[in-house]
Amino acid sequence: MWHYNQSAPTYNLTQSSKHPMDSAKINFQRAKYTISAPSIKQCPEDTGAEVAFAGRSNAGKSSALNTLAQQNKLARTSKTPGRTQLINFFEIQPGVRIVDLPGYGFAKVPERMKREWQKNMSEYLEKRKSLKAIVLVMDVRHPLSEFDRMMCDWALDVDMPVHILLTKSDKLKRGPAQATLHKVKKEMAHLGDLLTVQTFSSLKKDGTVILQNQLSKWLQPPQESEEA
Ligand SMILES: Nc1nc2c(ncn2[C@@H]2O[C@H](COP(=O)(O)OP(=O)(O)OP(=O)(O)O)[C@@H](O)[C@H]2O)c(=O)[nH]1
Ligand SMILES: [Mg+2]
Repeated sequence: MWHYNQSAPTYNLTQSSKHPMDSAKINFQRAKYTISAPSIKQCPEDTGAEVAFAGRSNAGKSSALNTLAQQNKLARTSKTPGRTQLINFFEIQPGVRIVDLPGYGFAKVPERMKREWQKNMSEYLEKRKSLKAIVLVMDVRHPLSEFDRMMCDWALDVDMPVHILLTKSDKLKRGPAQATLHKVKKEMAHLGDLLTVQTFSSLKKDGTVILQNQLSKWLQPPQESEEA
């Protein structure tokens, strides 16, 4: 659902194709870092639309976000799991945001801190009205962890679309990567229309257009009319 007030933002959309059935595409290159919020209280105003990147620590969320935006240093990436510890917001255009969430399953922090993150993450996922969909990032070599499955169960429960990004596909040959894609689709088939799945590589930039198109569908405000 869209929550627009009087000062509804204007949208800069670039037409991806002349075909009338193709949706306009959002220009993710315009993404700018806005704020890192420790909890829901510090998040930007809850209006417009946003899509959040979730997934296990070190799966490649921040890298995928940088690839999406075609910017190397937008979101901070690291070899050390647990790099992203806050809810990081990136604005693409007024009222349209992408969000880099802290990874789950990071073991090397005190239990009290872990509980605090979990509380903040759950609060964000449950209360954020402008959250339209989740990009669930998984290392293609280690898909569907217990946490990944929990996220999918939650998404089904609350009717939230999920786009599974099987990243680091450059680490596998095409055959095994495709086999994982089919396996994940099959195992998560109960999500029905809420689910989309793709392979992706931040290193090779493979799958960038598919990701951009999927996010554009969710982040665009509804079009008033289709005429040119
Ligand atoms: N080969 C390869 N390496 C990748 C890819 N994506 C990410 N990496 C590497 O994986 C490591 C973790 O990437 P990040 O993007 O920081 O992972 P993250 O999910 O944001 O991690 P947290 O912030 O700790 O939750 C880094 O060393 C990246 O360079 C990819 O597509 N291919
Ligand atoms: Mg990160």
